[in-house]
Amino acid sequence: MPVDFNGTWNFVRSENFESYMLALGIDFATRKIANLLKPQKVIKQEGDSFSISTTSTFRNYFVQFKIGEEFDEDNKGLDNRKCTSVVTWDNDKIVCVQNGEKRNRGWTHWIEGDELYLELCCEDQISRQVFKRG
Ligand code: 1AG
Repeated sequence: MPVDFNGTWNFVRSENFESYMLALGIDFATRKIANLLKPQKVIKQEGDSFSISTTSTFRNYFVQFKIGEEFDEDNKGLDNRKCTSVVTWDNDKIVCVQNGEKRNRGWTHWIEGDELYLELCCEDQISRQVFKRG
């Protein structure tokens, strides 16, 4: 059975998010607010087609992609830098490479039990977020 990311996922905890935002050049005030958020993710998956909507009381972010197909990402409301992104399978993980101005930028999602993990990378920083099925 292939992994099924479909569902509503509620924020539980994060690690090193401040350093990840610093690596992206996010300003002080925005970081202070962003650090307090408990975002919710709604993931829709149909085969290799995904949409991921991340919502919070401050900003929302929506991305959709098909595994293996490059797409233009604008990171609107985040750092607003444009990337050429592509998501691939690594066993049961989905791995996004975000090619652009920032070195080593991307993220990985995977599921462990009823938890969704998100690892965010930028330059030398890795932040991890954990969500629980709603
Ligand atoms: C995301 O990407 C994007 C949403 O999950 C949050 C993750 C990282 C935030 C990125 C940069 C920080 C920039 C600005 C901080 C301001 C607001 C934070 C808003 C958080 C809620 C939207 C992975 C996703 C796949 O595409 O799950």
